[in-house]
Amino acid sequence: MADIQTATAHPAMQDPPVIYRADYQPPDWRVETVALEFDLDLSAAEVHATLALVRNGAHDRPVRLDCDGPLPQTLDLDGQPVNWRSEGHGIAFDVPTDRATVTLTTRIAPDTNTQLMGLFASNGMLCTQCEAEGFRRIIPFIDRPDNMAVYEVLLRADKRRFPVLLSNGALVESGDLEDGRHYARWHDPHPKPSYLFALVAGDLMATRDSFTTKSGQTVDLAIFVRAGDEGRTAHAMQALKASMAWDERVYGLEYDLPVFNIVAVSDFNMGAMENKGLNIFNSRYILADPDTATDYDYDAIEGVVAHEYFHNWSGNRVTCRDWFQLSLKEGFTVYRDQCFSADMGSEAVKRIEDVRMLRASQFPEDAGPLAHPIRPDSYMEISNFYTSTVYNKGAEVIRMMATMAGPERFRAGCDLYFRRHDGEAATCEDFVRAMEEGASLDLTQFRRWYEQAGTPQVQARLEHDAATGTATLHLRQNFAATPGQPVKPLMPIPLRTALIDRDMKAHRGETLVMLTEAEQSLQFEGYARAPVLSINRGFSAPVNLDVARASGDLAFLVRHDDDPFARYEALQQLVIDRLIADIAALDGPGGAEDHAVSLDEIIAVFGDLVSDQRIDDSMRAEILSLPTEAFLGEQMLVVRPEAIHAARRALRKAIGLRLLDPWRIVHERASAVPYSLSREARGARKVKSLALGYIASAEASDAAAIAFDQFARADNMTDRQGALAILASMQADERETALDSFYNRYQGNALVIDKWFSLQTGSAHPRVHEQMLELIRHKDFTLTNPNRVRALYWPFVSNQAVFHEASGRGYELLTDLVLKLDPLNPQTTARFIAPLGRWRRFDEARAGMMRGCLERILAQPGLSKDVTEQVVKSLE
Ligand code: 0A1
Ligand code: ZN
Repeated sequence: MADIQTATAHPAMQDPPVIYRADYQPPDWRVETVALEFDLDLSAAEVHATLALVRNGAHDRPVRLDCDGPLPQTLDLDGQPVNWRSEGHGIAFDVPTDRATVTLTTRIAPDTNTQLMGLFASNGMLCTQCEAEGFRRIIPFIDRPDNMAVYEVLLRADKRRFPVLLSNGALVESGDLEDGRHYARWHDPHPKPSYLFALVAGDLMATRDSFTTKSGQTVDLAIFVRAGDEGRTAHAMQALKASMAWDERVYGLEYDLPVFNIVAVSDFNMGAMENKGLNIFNSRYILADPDTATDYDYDAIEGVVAHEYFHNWSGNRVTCRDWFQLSLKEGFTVYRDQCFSADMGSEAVKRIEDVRMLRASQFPEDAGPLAHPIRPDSYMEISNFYTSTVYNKGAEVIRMMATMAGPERFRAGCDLYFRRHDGEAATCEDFVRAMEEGASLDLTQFRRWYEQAGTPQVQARLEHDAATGTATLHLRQNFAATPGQPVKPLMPIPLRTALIDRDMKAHRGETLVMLTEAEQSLQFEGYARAPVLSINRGFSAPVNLDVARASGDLAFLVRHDDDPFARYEALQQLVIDRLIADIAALDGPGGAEDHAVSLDEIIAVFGDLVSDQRIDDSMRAEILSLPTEAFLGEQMLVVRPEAIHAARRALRKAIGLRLLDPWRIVHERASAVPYSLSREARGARKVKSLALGYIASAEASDAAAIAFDQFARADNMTDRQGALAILASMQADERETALDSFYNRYQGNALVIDKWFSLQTGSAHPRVHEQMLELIRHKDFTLTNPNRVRALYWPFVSNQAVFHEASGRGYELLTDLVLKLDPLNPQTTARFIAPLGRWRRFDEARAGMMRGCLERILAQPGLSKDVTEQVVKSLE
């Protein structure tokens, strides 16, 4: 067993203790059935629980119940009061028999629950969030995912204020009580861990539909929202039905209850929650109509609805043995929702978006102080491990297995996994073993993807021997150390590869190259002329690739590669090389040699793509977007925010100016396409705002007028927000007029007002900091709503040039937020530590200020363990 008091541990890390994966033990006791009775009100809820306990194995250890909130007011064992004792973060008592019935009562104050974990109030309704350890805030319980029980839930509340009473499973009975109260009894026949328990009580409106499963079962579907929002649920409902059909078609998985309910709440820490039969959603992932939601929002809703639905199998039917296995359900489910969204729209665009996300959040995480394997070895607060690594890198790991196996064998591996572990709490190892057997793969070395943190570095070089017609691909892998993992064993890296003939502009077929050694060379015969290397096509492995390739070859790939991702990647690389060279040149002549492609060539490639008929508008917009400043920073040893900002801005201006006419043509062409949700119309909207952005970057004299015109005439949020985002960065009268009109139009619509905050703090306007200070004091800003906090602060901290302004005032602003928010909502606060934790990547002055802020946070008395863990790790 690992020692928690290691020499390096910060004193703050010793209590509460670090939990280690290696210490896993099955529970001493299990709960077979749970009967819960709730008397609900906003300020006080009374809970009465009956638990059927069973001793697990031969031992004489006491029953220990986790508890983080109300202690039991009464606790009886087989009808007799028990003398329980407090023990750590729980209570314990002795039970002489192997089976026993425990009854207990607790009392909760939901409207004071600002952490939004357990039972809480949101906008006059009541709801729960139990993943990962929220159930213990409702009653003391064996609150771990390998303790699976059958739940029966009786809810009682005032009928007028809480006409809707929901829990997991199916409604058994309901009726009226005295004094204007009513009740509803729910039963869920599927044994489940406590993190999947849920209840909702409120005055909600339902949108209803139904789905017939492939075996002919009718499922009643409902989406519950606050009155007034029911006109915005159609897209979510559509996504739900499409997900149900897709999981049957692609995985053979059918829904298993007669009802599937979704509830939207406005105060929620995360995106959504997959409670059995009763998904609870952050309202931003349910509510949409053309006037209030962008195409991006529509896609996000479709993806999250699918994600939660797919959890019914990958997460609920087969759940996790312990929280170290989180990626078992999350990585797999993200992979499943990515494939679903690809099938619903454009596979190429979806892949680019997912890789962009991965590089924007997971790669930096993996290169910093909070790096951890997709299956972590230890944690202090599990909420801190709902990370991009566990989710998105976890999905990449599943994707690599799918690539290596091919679709049929991958499906056979999944079938075996679900068949073998249905109804169980499983491990990542169980999944890998099922995949090995079902898909006939040897995953011995591949298991390292679960063990090692960090992004592998792969170097590739293609050598050509004209005399023999041989092309030799030289590959090499290495891996930087990450916290706690100084030495990295070799990884198996699947690289989809093609050699493209320069004359034919085509290849002879793709090869899956498995890089398993430190260095490897592969020969390809029959190439009289050197072909062009296209490698890691479709981003088949989540690695950083360094390919020795002439810039002319990159331009060739942009024009001729048949893999859309590879085309995108080649242009990104061209642009990155150009910008890095421009940044070096800002220091004056005599810097590094400039091998990057010329600006003229970049403009020529962009010029071709602006009107290339072979790509659709959605892909066009994707490919012609410049890498973000943050991503450029990631490519540099020491991030230089001002230089990156200046170089990128200059390149945008050049692309805007020199292609001004084509951009105007695109903007006009796209503006003529009427609103619809068709792929063409959506693509047109995407390319329209991209073109507008370049027109604005060109500083064309009519740019503000065109943007304002797009804003004012928009009949949908995509165009309106697209124009406003551009205006928000401009110093023009139209900016204030548009922002005010947007605010006035949508006052009272929280999700749109969130956009209004974000557009300002994420802008390139020179006074963002001052605007930020005003917005913090705005009457609509509140610390108690996580969406609002994120809407204001997240674009600000992601706005590299602003957040990292040399004075350090951006860091101070974030530190003030952390100190104020932590006492209210530690889980949401802890997510804001990572931006300060990147201090090693910056110059000494900035690094010193960032560290100083982390130390100021750590000095705060009573700091939550969520924030403590992230700060201590960031300082180590
Ligand atoms: N399992 C959910 C994510 C989630 C995790 C923790 C939460 O606590 C506030 C909420 C949701 C998912 O993957 O969608
Ligand atoms: Zn999930």
